[in-house]
Amino acid sequence: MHKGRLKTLFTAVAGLFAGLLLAYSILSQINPEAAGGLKASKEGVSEDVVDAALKTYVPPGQLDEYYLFASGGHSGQLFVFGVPSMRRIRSIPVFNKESAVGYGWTTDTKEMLGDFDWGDAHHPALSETKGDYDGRWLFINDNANSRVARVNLDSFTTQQILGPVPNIYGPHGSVFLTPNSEYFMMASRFAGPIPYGTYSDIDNFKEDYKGVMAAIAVDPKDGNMSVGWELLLPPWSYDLSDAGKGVSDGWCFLTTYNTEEAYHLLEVESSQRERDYIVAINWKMLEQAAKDGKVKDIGGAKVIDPNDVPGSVYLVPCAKSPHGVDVTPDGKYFVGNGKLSPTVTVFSFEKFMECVNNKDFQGEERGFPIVNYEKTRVAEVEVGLGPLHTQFDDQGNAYTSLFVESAVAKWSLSDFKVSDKTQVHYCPGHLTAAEGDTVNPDGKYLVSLNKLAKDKYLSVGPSHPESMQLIDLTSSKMKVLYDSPVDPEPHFAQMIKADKIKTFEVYPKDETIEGAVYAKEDARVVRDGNNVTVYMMGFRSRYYPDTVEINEGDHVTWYLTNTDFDEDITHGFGIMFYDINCEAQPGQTQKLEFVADKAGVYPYYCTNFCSALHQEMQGYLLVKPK
Ligand code: CUK
Ligand code: CUA
Repeated sequence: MHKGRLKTLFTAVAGLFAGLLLAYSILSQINPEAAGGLKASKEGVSEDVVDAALKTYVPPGQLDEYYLFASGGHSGQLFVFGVPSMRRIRSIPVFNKESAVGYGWTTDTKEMLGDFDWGDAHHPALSETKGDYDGRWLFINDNANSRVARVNLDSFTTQQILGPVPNIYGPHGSVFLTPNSEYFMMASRFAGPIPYGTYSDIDNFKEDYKGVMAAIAVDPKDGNMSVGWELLLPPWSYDLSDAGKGVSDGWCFLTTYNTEEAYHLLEVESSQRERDYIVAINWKMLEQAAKDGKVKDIGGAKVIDPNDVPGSVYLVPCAKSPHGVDVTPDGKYFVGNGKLSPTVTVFSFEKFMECVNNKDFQGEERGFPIVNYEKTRVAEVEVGLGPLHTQFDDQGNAYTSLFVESAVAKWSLSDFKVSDKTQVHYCPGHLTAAEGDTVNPDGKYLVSLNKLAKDKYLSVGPSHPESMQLIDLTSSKMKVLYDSPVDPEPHFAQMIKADKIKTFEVYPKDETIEGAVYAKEDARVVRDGNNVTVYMMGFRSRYYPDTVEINEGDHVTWYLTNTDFDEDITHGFGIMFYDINCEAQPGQTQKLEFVADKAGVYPYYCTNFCSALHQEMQGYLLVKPK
C-alpha cells in the first residue's frame, strides 16, 4: 500500500477511536452504569449476581489471575483451571494414559507409567522456596500404587514418576513439602507387612503390619525425586498432613485415625476413641539419624526405627478420628480437623515444645510419649459438623471445610471464634485458598471442592460431576461467586499466582537429542537386520518420509521431530490399526516402538489440527508379508 494512503487510513481509525472514547465518557457521566451495560440490560438480576458476574468474567484477550491445579483422583490426571473465570485450561496426564497427547504410547511415557494404567491422584503440592510457592514443580501422589509424580511447570508435563515407593501401602498422607522443598513426605493409609510381597495373617495385624512415612528427597536443581529415608510408625492410618514452617520448621505433623488398630469393620471399630493423635515428627533429627547410618535396609529403602532415635516422635491427642492437620502461615499453630468431632483443635507449637522439653507427658503409646493435651491445646473451635481441612488467608483467618454440614466456616486465628459461614453444594472435602498453605497467603479467593453436585448442573444421568465453587474472600462475609463442574475427582488443589509460572513456547533445537531430525534431507529409514529405525520429520503440512516400507516381523523404532518452531503448532501422529499414537509439540522429538506383527497397508496421519492442509498431512506404512 502507498505510504500516504496508509497514513490517511491511520488518521481515520484514530479519529474514530477518539470519537468513541468521547461518546463513552459523556455517556458514563450521564449514567455511570450505562457504560458497563450489564446492570442496565439485566433487569431483575440481583446486585449479588451482577457483582459475582463482574468478579468472575474474564473478557476475551485477558487472562486469569491464578492457576488452580486440581487433582483428578482415580482418573489419574491433573486439571488446570484459571481463577477467577474457573475455565478449565488443560488436563495433564500423570498416572493415566491419554491418547490426546500420546501419553502412555511414547517410549518415555510408557516407561514412566510402568506396570500400571491408572493411579489415584490425590494431593498436588507446589514446590516451595522459603515456604512460598516458587512455580517450578508440582508433586502429586498415587494412592493406588504408592507412587509419586513430578510435573514440570515450564511445560505442564509429567517428567518423573517414582515408585512404587518401598513399604508404603497407599500414601494418602502425602504430598506435603518442607519449606525449601528439601523433602516431601508420604505417609501410609494402610498398615501392611513390609517389604511388599511379605505375607502375614490379618490376625497378626498389631505385630506385623506397619505404618510408614517416607521422606522423598527433591533435587534443588532439577526436582529429581529419590527416596531419602523412611520411618516406621504404628499400624494406624495417616491422613493428609503438613510440615512445620517458621518457628516449627524442622517438624512435620501427621494426623491419625484408627489408633484402635482395627482391621475389620473399620467404620465402627476405628471410631471408638474420643481422641486419636497428631503425630509430631522431628524430621531434621531423623535426617541426621539417616546420615549417621541408624537405618535398616527394608525393601531397598533406608528405614529408621524411631526407638533408635529417642525424641524424634511425639503424640498429641486430638479429637476424633481427625482428618487433615494444617500449620498456620506463621508456623505457630497446628490445627487438627476433627472429622467425627464438630471442632478444629488448635495446638501451640511453642507449648508443645515446652511439654517436650519439660517432659510433661500424660503417658505413652507404642513407646511414644503423649504430650500434655491441656497444655498444648490452645482452643477447640466449634466450627460445625464434619470438619476435614483448613486453609488460611492474609488477614489472620482460617477456613475449614465442613463435609456433613455442606459449609465452609471462617474463623479467626486471634480469638479462635467463627465469624462467618457459607453453604456450599454439596459436601466439601478439601478447600484451597490462593496460596493458602504457604507462609504468605493471598486471601482473595477460596475454592471449595465439593464431592456432590446433585441438582447444580444439567443432569447427565445417575452419576453427576463433582463441583468446585469459587468463593470471594475480599469482604468480611464469604460469597459464592461461581459453580464449576469437574470430572472425577478432585481431592485437593493448589492455587498459585499466574505470574509465578514461567513456561517456554517451543522445544529448543538440539542436535544431541536422540533421533532428532531437523532437515528433510536427514529424514530416513535405516535397517539393521530386522530392526528398523524411522527418523521422521513433521513440518506443515507434510511428513518426511510419507511412505515407509518395512517387513512383517520387524522391530520398529520411530522418531518424530516437529520442526515447526512456532508457538502452538503441534503435530500429531497416529498409525491405523497399530495402536500407535503421539503428538510432537513445536520443536519436540518423540520416540515410539512397536513390532510390525501385521502385514498390510496402514495409513498414518496427523491427529492434531495444524494448518489449512492438516488433512493432507498423512502417509502410508507398508508392511510386506513374510
Ligand atoms: S482426603 Cu480429605 S477430603 Cu484424599 Cu485429602 Cu479427600
Ligand atoms: Cu500436522 Cu495436523
